[in-house]
Amino acid sequence: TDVALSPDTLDVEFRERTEEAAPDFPGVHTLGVVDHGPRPAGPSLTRRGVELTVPMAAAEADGFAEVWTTTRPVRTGCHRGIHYAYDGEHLFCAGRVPAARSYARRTEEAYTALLELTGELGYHSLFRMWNFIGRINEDNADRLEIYRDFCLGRATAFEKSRYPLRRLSAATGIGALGEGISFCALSAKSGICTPLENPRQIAAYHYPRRYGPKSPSFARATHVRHTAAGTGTGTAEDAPSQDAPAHDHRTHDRLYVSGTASIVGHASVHAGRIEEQVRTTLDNIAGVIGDANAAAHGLAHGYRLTDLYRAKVYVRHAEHLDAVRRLCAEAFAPEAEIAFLNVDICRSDLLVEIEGIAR
Ligand code: 3HB
Repeated sequence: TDVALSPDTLDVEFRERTEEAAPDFPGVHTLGVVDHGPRPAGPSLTRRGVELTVPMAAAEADGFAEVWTTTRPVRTGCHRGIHYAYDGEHLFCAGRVPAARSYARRTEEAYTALLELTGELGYHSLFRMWNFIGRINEDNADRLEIYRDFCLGRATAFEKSRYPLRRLSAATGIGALGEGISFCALSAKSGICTPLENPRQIAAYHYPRRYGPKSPSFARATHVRHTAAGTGTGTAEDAPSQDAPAHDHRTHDRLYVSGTASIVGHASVHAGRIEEQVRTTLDNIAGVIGDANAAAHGLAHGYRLTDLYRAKVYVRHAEHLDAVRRLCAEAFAPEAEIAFLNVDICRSDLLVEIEGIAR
């Protein structure tokens, strides 16, 4: 039937880096491309919406492109260095903080610009953020670890924007090759977003002071009931669609799971033991997406590890890649698309981190 063939409003897939993001369906448009390559580039505006190359692949051949598509036509723009693309319901935006002696101030400026943008365009519900941080476990010029330096700037931006901690979205903060910080984010206009915490872990935004001057600003997951089109007060400018039906009430649900690691309470566990870290990470994901936690957050149902249809797995040491691949293959559905990247993790004692999307 038409319904079975009709693609979801917002979708994501992994492609070869060299592949054009040619639409598979007529009426599928590209909102953004996160190109995982050897060197940083962008963000810039192209026919494919916003393109950001994050330095995450040791060689040209190792990378892949994460392509965000929408069934609605896309418009693009730039606000104080934040490049963005929007479809009347979803906003994808990206920015970069170049190499610096310290990052807090520039990170604060960049996140302030991002929050201004979501407010001005009316895409108020941030639901997913990614931060790709060069030299993440090394010190800045003031001997503050660069991850902590980044967290300080980000938290200050949310604080000054009076953003409630309980509305923070799922995120990833992960190591990247080279220097500087690249970031991107997705927000929704009328989709219903529910941030989730994990009963096995203390909220990251309440981590104690010992992990840095400001706690990391993110939730463990965001559940989104995506709507096909903005409802209510849309104008021609913010609903740029000619070929989407005027009253498209389709919805689809997604659960966006943050970068998750071997942390129980607030402490890293199983230092130096890769298999145990992978198992604890998978247990953490199962706990945050499962029925009991979903019900505790007012959702109709939960998910299992086999409901994750896209995942990215970050592995600190290349020699652990085989073991991690094997454990992930056992845990996830055979048809899940899983990308593996050899990069550093936000705490020096963590060996692996996993993020994903469940449906
Ligand atoms: C973050 O600081 O945004 C973050 C870091 C992680 C995992 C998830 C989010 O290691």
